[in-house]
Amino acid sequence: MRPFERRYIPKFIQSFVENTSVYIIMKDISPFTLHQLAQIWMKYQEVSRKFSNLVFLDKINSDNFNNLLIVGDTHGDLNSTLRIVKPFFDGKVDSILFLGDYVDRGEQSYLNFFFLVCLSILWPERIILLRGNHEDLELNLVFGFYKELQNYFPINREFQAVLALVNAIYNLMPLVAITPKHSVCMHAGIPKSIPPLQLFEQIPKPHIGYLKISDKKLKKELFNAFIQVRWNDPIITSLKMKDEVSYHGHFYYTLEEVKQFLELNNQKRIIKSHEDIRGGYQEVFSDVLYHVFSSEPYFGQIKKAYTIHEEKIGDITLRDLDFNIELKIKG
Ligand SMILES: [Mn+2]
Repeated sequence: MRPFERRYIPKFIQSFVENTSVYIIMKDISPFTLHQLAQIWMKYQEVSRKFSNLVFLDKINSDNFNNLLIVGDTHGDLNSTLRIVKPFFDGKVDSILFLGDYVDRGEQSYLNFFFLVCLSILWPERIILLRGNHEDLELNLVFGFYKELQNYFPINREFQAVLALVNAIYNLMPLVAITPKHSVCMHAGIPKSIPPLQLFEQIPKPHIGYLKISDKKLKKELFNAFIQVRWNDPIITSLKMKDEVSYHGHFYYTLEEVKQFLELNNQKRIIKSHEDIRGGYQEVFSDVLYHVFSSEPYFGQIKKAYTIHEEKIGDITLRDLDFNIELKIKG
């Protein structure tokens, strides 16, 4: 793969890579040119060819993911993101997996999104970005990213070009990642059908390719998995709730169903983000389902935000955004 030429990397990212002080780079933040965005898109296409929608991290690289930071929603908050990636530049973690929702709600979706996409291009075997439910133009129209892009690109022709490019990147982001410690990481959770992991591998890339599948049953199954892995929420109940529709029209899953999914796929736990959990972290189902949220501002409030640190040996740890240990999680 040809190296990503320096002139295509926006100045604020270059400054950050050279000196990871959040406060120093703020003066250098400038929008990307259309030409830079086109180069980023071309390079992202090249990088994303390396993996399907189901990423076994240790197959990408057998060493890098043994010291891994797992990050929940950052929702347009570049400040949270810059703090989160600092331990990577300081050599304290070797890799980072982001669980989606880079845009909307926060005020810097545009910079947050392309900053992360650039990092995943610069370090394709260390920085992986999954697709969340907000990596979707229809949601962006309502929750802020669309409007922000319009401000950056007031000329309609350019705005349409950037929208197409953003959408094309969304369509190549993988959906599920498996860590060396057998954590299944995804944005929201398990689809109602409780599928084998291989089903995610069958979802086309770019995702829009599902439209071309002629087998109607398979097409529906793959589409449902594509939507629900980014939308479904866990529910704490002893009842079977899998047919219960949640408030946004998707499904809830129970402890029983999580156990069934993990057993079927021979994995140990699920790590997910998506919901606005007060306090930024919750062990939803003891030992098997962990929720992490990584953006401090949310709906106009500042709240605690966390990341999860997995190392090959020892317990998994919950970290705050400055990489301080908050809690040991049995690993
Ligand atoms: Mn979400």
